[in-house]
Amino acid sequence: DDGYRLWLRYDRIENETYRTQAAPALGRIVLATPSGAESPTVAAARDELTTALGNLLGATPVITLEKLPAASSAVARSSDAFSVSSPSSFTPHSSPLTISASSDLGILYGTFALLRHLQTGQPLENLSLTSYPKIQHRLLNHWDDLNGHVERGYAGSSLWEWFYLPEIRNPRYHDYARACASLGLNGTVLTNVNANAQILTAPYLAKVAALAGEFRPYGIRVYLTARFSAPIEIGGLKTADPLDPAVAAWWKTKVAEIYRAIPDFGGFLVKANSEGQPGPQDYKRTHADGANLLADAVAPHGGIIMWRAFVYSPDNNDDRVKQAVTEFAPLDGKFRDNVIVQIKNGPLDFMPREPFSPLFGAMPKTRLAAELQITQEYLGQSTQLAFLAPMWREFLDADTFANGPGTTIASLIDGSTKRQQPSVIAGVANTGTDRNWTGHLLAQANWYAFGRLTWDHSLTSEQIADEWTKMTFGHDASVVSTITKLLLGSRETVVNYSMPLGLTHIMAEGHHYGPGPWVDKLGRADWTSVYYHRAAATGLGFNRTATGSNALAQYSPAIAQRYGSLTDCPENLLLWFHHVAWDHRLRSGRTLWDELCLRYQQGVDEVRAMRRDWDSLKGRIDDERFTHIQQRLTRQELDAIEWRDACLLYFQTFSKRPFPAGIEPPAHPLSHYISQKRRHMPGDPSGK
Ligand code: BDP
Repeated sequence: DDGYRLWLRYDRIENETYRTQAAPALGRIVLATPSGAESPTVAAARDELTTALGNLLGATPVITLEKLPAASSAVARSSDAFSVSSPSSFTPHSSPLTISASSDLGILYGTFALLRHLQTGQPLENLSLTSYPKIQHRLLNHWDDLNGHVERGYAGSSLWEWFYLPEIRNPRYHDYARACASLGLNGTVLTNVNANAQILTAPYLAKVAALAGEFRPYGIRVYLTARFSAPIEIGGLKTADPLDPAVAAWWKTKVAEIYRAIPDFGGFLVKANSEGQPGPQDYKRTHADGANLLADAVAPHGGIIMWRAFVYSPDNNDDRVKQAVTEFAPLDGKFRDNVIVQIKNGPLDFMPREPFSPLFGAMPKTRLAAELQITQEYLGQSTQLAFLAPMWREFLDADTFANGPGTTIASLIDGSTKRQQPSVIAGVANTGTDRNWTGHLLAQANWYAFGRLTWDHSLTSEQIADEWTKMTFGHDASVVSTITKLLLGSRETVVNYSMPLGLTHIMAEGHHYGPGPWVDKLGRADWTSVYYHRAAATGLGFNRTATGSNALAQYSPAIAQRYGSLTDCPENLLLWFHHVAWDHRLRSGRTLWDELCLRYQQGVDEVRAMRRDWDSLKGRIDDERFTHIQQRLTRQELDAIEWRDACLLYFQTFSKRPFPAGIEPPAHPLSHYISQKRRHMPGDPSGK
């Protein structure tokens, strides 16, 4: 099995009792839609049911369409809501199973929910599933260049074949849309945030329209990244100044052209004045001026602007993690209603562990979106296993105290705290042209987890891991328990062997794979590792309390107080907020140095346990997938050992202390690890 089918495998259900019970329950299905008429979306639902049930049960259902009774309110909550109901027993005369929804798209979502129910082996009698998405716009962000390269992509090239489009449409587009819709995702930004204005020219728009046409039946709307200087680059203007009327007119005309080609175009995602991208500050204007310019252009068509807050200015020498708040908080209340400020989960950059970005609590009058990274740029890319649901849960559940206790990140982005629409959540995609879509087969679980959380951010990591495993690997109890255990512990394992105790940004330069705590001289101080770990004879870590950069002051007082105290700060963020003496005793009673050493060792030990657990599955899953994952775990152990040895030898030059008992001695001197630059990565060798 090459993994192409993702979690939509639909292999025949092995449990015969369940299969025999399921067949009559699913023999007759009614789709109750607002119009009762067939549409491309209803046809997609019907096709999915026919194929899936044919394969899962070996039986073809009789599917009929009905008009939803006007009084039906169960599904009125959101246009995407659905309900699935079935009788308590299945006789030839009992009522059929019904999927109802107030939109055709709701029928499709209900279809996938029903199939998931079946694929995870749940009872079919008395079914009463009702569901609606908590967040309105649920997007993948593809960092795909027009030449096919994917920035921070580790699963092959871009899925979008620009050269062949619009005439030649790869069947993968259809499967991509199905997979996204099965999770409830409803939008895709096709292009890299480091944008190319060419995408906005007529030939490319025709290609984008072809993709939009492929995705439309599955409810996936298309969005693009807008390069701020496009009016100059493709419009022939002398300026892109957002307050210049000619610039505003250019964008209005361009946007009208886009909507003629793609009537349901979603809007733009913009990276401006960040890492060399052009933006409004080039004209001494603000981010709000820039965002509002584009917002006014798309507003008549119902479009939205996602304006990224990933900024750190070349002229600002302040602690990098403070800069987004410094730049954006003063602009609170100045953005149009269809602008959403899109914020990465942490204040730095998708590290294995960060505290939540304080910007989420600092803009009460602005719509805020969360940007997560599904592609594992800093967590072993597509070589290492890191299931990210626990990381995203940690973030969504974080209490900002912005409106008093209980103001979680989830409540701020789903609009329930601020009652503001549109609400948006975005994930940087981990897909590519690799046959299994995500490079590492188990990384499919991250695409799955992200999608499921965008629909329902109250799902637990355990639920998600359990569903995904059953849908992807079947129901053998030892397979399910082993794989879910592997998934659930994996992110913490990566943290342990790479950046434990709140360490951050100490990876190799450029490609970001493997250790590089010694990285010091780069174009900017805040691209180096030494900037972040501050290792010295005095200790380790970045002092962000009042006696240091005072980044803590950007959080609510409740958090600033707790995290500012050396004894109360959560230990998993200790070195993020504090510079800690090597002999300082942690909760374990051990010194910082000993604890640090043992965490690195623990990470290695955990990978070894993962390998043993995986090996126990030999013969219980197909050889192709077994070997694919076995090889990657073998490599992960070597990588974990390299992280441990390189970091401990390097930090030892400052701590000047011996390794405590239980630490395996490194095989090489520090100089060996420093010379292992590994510049030839399959992914992106040219980043920062
Ligand atoms: C960093 C990536 C870089 C992206 C940047 C961004 O290393 O490739 O362009 O984020 O989010 O994580 O804009």
